[in-house]
This record gives sequence, C-alpha cells and structure tokens, in this order.
Amino acid sequence: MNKRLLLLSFVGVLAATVSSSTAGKGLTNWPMWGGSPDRNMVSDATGMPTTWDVKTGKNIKWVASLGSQSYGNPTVSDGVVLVGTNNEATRDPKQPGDRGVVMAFKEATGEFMWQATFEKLTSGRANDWPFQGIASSPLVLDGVAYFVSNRAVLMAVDVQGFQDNENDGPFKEEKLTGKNDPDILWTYDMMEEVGVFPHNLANSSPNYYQNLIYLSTGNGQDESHVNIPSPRAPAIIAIDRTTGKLAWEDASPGDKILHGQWSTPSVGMIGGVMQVVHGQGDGWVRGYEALTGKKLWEFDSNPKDSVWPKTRNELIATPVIYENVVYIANGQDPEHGEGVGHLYAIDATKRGDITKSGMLWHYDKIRRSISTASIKDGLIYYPDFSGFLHCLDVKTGQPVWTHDMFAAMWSSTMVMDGKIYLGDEDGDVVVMQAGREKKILSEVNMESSVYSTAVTSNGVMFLMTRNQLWAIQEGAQLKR
Ligand SMILES: [Ca+2]
Ligand SMILES: [Ca+2]
Repeated sequence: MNKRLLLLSFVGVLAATVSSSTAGKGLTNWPMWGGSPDRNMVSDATGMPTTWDVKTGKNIKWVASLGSQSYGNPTVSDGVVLVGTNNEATRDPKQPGDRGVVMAFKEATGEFMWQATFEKLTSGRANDWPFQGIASSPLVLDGVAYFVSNRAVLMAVDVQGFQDNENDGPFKEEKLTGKNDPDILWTYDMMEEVGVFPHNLANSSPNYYQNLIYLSTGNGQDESHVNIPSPRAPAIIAIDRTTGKLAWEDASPGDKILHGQWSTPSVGMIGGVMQVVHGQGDGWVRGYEALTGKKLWEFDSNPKDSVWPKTRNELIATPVIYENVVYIANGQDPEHGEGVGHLYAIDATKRGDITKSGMLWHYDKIRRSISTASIKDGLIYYPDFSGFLHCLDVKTGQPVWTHDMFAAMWSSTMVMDGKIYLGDEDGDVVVMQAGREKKILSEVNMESSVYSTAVTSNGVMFLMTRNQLWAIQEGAQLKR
C-alpha cells in the first residue's frame, strides 16, 4: 500500500468513527450498547410509534420468546438481533439446565437463528449468580459479535453463525456445528488470563476504538463481602480484536473495590485525545488514552464523608461522553434498594485527580441510579432507581422537570423522533414529549418488567422485557 492510499484509509477510519456517533445513528443498525461508542442514549430514527398494544398486536411487527430473565440489551446489525438471556426457554434439550444464553433472531421476521449457551461456573453464585443469564449487550463489528459470557469469557463469534455454511476461524474445534449453534472465532477467559474474580456476574458490554476492544472485568469481592481475592487483577482491559491478545490493563481500584464492578466503558474524543472512560468499583470514574491505556484523570463520585453502603455508592451506570464532558450518576446493586445518589458533569480535558478541578456541576436530588443518560438539544434525561426521571439543563445542571414512574427503573431513556421512551419494573413504558415542557403522550404496559432500553434499526423499535423481545413499528399488525 503506498503512502497516499495509507493516508486515505486512515482518514476513512476517522470518518467512520465520527459518523458512527453523529448523524444517522439508529437508522440502519444498533451495533452496540448505546448505539455508538459515546453511549449517548439517543437515536436519529423517525416515524416511531407513540403507542402500541401487546394484547391486540397493534403496531407490533413480531415477538420472540426469551428465557425468564433477560438483561443483555438488544443490538442489531447485519440483519440480526442479538440479546442476552437465560436458558429457561430451553431451545435445545441437549443443552439443559441453568445457563447464560445469547440468542440471535432475524431482524426482518424474528425467526430464531442460533444461540450460544454457557454452563454456570462451578465456583457458584459468588462468581456466576443463578438464572441471571448473560447481561452483556453484544458489540457487532465487521460481522463479528463480541460479548462477555456468564463465565467471564470475552467471546468473538460470527453474527451469521453457521447459517453462512462456513466455520469461521481461527477457532474451528466447535463440538456443536448445527445451524442453530454458535460459530466461535476466538475467546479470552478473564479469570484464566488476568486472574479476575467476578463478583456475582461479569456483565460488560464491549466498546471499541480502531483495533481494540474495551471491557470492564467485573473483578470484585468474594461472598464474604469483605475480602477481595484478586486486588491486582485489572478493572478494565483492552483486547486486540485481530489477535485476541491483551493490549493493556489497569487495576487502579486495587483493594478499594466496594462490592463488584458492573459499569461498562465509553469511548470518545475529548479535548483532542481519544479516551476510554470507565466507572470503577471504588466509586471513581477514570479516563484512559484509548490506544495506550495511559491513565489521564480520575474523579471520585462520592462525597468524602460518605460511608459504604449507606451513603457511599458504586458505579453501575455507563458514562456518556458528550462535547468533551462525561456524564454519570452513581448508585448500587438493585438488591441494595433505594438511597441517595449523585449525578455529575465532569470536564475530562483535565488531568490527574480532577474531583475538584473537573467538576462542572453536581446534582444531588437524584436517587441511586444504574441508568445511562440521554443528551439531546441542551437537555440531559436521567432515570433513577427510585422511579424518577430527571430532566436537567445539560450545561448548568439546573433541574427542568421530573417525572415519577412509581416503580424502580433499571433501564435508560431513549430519546428519538422528538419523544422520550422509558420502561420500568412494573412493565410500564412511558412515551413523553422531549423538551423543556413536560408532557406525557402515552403509557403502554408490556405485561412483564422492562429492564432494558429501547433501540432502533430500519424504522423498527426493539424493546426487550424480562422474557420477550418485541419488534414495534408504526402501522404493523401482529396476527395473534
Ligand atoms: Ca460462519
Ligand atoms: Ca469457528
């Protein structure tokens, strides 16, 4: 390749990276958690329905059955929808019992394509909690799906499985090679390779920049909730997606991990530097130079006088990167219930300990939150675990309005088509008008808890409940 071509292809890489996070998001695919590396929960899709009905099938295109608990948010790419669930809707009697499962469906019809199932770790619930399935939302890049199994293994699999009639490599030793089985390319076992001790479940949704895949490891305490078996194991790793080898790692939380590590990394250009931003188990948010892993800054999300677990929180939400600023709220494992929370805007162009110097604003009227922000037209929308949706001015952090859903929220808003979509534990999905004026357009009950966030592709909204995957489209009619 001559120099000019090399330069052109480099510009091409930059252009692709920029376009993935700006115009056209959610129009023809939704290839990762958040739809783009910055994880901002917005879509450019238009013509989205304001209402639909799961009983009559109005505005429903198709529905697919999942296991009994589904936490791996849908991603859509290459005509395939991928979700993480458990094995309670056993599709293959030869793969019985409690397992983590990634299922693949045809985007157009909902027809089941293939599944990857994983037995539970023999070390038990300290590392791999029963019936939680797979809580990683797959990343699809160049026809390859990357996700973290319940066994804390990063999997690289062919998004078309064996339905392309080809066993793709380098890995070709699959025991199951039927048309409904997964075609594995390579794997990376975080427990074996870097000594990670996942607390309850490794759940990271992979992110990327150029050739690197970024993951939270899930390293944490053992069942005593005092001891940290692997304090030197990394909190975050980067894996080269061509070789499947470790590129860099960082273990900054060390023995200060409060509990587990379930936040997932974001990637974006901040102050001219491509950064990976990660909420870690000691309650600090950290930023790294994407290609080298060099730590650039760190920010403590807890007041200095806070005490775990009453007032000191961990970070489960995903940071959102928007115009050089990082937005994230802290919170706790849903099992810990409700409590005080904190939402921040962090100037990530600063360096070192930026807890003071990088704090643009701090909003302390939010409760514990595990949700991720939507930022659109000067406003930030942020749900909390106590059931409130907060709308703030994104520049000042001043509250604009709040809305009470009267049920716990695990999921995040999706802002698109001038509307806000948000589901709760009671199965209610509210559709509100986006903007400074608070207005409810409709509320739909899904007859099952909504723990996931709506995503879009090709004019269709995909919404997962605890046990079903719904394809929702204006004008569609499901025959029941
Ligand atoms: Ca294949
Ligand atoms: Ca293979």
